[in-house]
Amino acid sequence: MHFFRSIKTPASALALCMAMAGASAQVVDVQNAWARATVQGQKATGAFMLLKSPAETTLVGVRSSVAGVAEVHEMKMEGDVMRMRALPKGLDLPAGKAVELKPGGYHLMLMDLKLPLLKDTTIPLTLVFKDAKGVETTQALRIPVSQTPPASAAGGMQGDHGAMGHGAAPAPKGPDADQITAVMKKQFDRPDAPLAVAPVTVMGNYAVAGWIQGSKGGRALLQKESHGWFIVVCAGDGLKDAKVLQTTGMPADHATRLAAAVKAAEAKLSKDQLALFASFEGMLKVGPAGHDAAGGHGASTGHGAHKH
Ligand SMILES: [Cu+2]
Repeated sequence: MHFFRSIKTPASALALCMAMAGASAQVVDVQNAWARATVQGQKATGAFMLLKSPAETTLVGVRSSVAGVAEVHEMKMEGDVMRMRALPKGLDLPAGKAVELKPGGYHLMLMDLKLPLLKDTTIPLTLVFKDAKGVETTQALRIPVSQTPPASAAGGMQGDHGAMGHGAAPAPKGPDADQITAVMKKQFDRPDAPLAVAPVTVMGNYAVAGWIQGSKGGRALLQKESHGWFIVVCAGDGLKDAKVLQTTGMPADHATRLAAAVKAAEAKLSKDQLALFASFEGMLKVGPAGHDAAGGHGASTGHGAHKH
C-alpha cells in the first residue's frame, strides 16, 4: 500500500496542478461576491461582484439551484424612472479590466427563488462565459448572502456608496420621525412625483411609515443603526401585521407592540388613505440607505416599479 501511495500521490497531484494551471489562464477573477438576503415571500434578489478576466470574454449567463430563473441585468434610466432589463448579449468583460456588478448597475438577477436567501448563508452560483472564439466555459462559485456588500466591496466602491464616498449626504438629524421622513424622501421623492410620508410610528429601533406618491401608496419598515435610519422593506398591510413584521427578524413582542401602534396611529386616516397603504403588493426589500443611495435594487426601480 505504501509503495503505491507514494507513487500515486505525486503523480495525481502533478496532474491536478497542470489541470489547474491550464484552466487558470481563462479563469475570471471574482471578488467581493454577495447576494442580497431576502425576506419571506420575496421572489427575486440581486447578486453582485467584481469580475476581471485575463482575456476578453462575455458573461452570457448565470445559473443557481436556488433560482428558477437567473439573468444578467442592467439598471438604466428611462426618463425619470430607473428600470432594469436583461442584457440580451451578455456583459462584456474586456481583458484585464475590472467590471463591477453592483446595486444600481449591472447585476445578476435571481428570480423565482426556491427558498428565502438567509443572511450569513451561502448559495451556489455558476457563471457562464463565452470567449471571443465563441467557446463557452462555466465557473462555479459559492457566494455569501448578506444584507449589505462585504466590507471590502464597500471600501472599493466609495463613490457609489453615499455613506462612505464623496458627495455623501450626512445622516439626517433631529427627531426620529423627521429623520425617517428625510431618509424616505431622499430615496423616493422626485420633483414630478412628490412623496408624502405620514404617519411615522417609531418603536425603539424600528419604525413603520405610511407613504403616498401620486396614485400609489404603501408602508415602509425602517430600522435604526449606528449611522441612522434605513428602509428595510416596503410593503402594504403586512407592515401592520405582527406576524409579517416578525419575518423581518423583529422580536415577537416588539412586532406585536409595533403593529398595535401602527393601527392606532392610522385610526384617524380616511378609507382612501388606508386603501392606498394597502395597495402595495408583496414585500420589496430595500436595505441600508448608505448602500442604496446610488440606486439599490429596490430603491432605484421606484416604488412599485419592480415587476419581477
Ligand atoms: Cu434585475
